[in-house]
Amino acid sequence: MGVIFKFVVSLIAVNFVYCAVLPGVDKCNLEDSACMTPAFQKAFPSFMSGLPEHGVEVLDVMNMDDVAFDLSGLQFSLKEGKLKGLKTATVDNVKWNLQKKTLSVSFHMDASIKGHYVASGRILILPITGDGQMKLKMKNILIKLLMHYEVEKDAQGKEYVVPTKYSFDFDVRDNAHFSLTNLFNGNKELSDAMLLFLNENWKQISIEFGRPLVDSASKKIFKNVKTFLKSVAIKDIAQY
Ligand code: UQ8
Repeated sequence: MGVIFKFVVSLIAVNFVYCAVLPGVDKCNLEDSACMTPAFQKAFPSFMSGLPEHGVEVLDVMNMDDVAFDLSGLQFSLKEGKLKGLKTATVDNVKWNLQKKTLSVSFHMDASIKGHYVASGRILILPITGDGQMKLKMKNILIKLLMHYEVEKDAQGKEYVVPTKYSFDFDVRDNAHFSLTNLFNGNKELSDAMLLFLNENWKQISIEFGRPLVDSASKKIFKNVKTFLKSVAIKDIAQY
């Protein structure tokens, strides 16, 4: 009898502190960073793999929206982009501020982007033309995200987080490596020289031209975070 009673009590306790929405993920006090950081870490892979029951698309591998920009003399576009790596991210810190209604999350990961690129103009100092496949491999990208939100109640009085806007910083820390087909209409000497140049100057290139790619990916994630938080009340994912 005693054993069964203990079992039932522990079942109730487990149900209380674990999150049914994201199995195995602790329900933390929102401002408890020491609890939230590992909770986000646990949730990240399943979130990024997609949660169809909450309207969250598959984000790793992500089918990116088309990217096109004209920056510092470079005209560049990427179609059928695929971003890989988000589900392997390491969550470094999660900080919820109830007063300011902000959530900051920093995380890092290796990632890759593949797709069809078209480039013309000038990159840093060199003229470029190309139209082919791009493979970009990045090591240790650090992302610092700041999200603002409001809290809204539904007709039953249940409270939801409604993200309103976000901003981010990113830093490709350890390396970026380009492979590009069909540079300079396939001229091997010019292509090899350009690839060498890109791969030697990866840091400056990531600073100068990286943001539109990160913007595109972050928009898709943000859209899905909003959908997710519309589908689950705060008290279903945290102690609130
Ligand atoms: C010629 C030639 C080729 C020229 C090249 C030119 C060129 C293009 C150069 C670029 C070179 C280069 C090196 C570029 C770098 C590009 C990079 C760095 C790409 C990386 C892309 C990337 C990873 C983007 C992500 C960006 C980002 C800011 C993401 C954050 C988005 C948001 C809004 C996150 C919200 C946090 C989140 C996931 C919440 C969901 C959530 C979870 C998971 C949860 O567990 C939980 O409960 C515990 C919640 O509830 C409260 C949640 O909300």
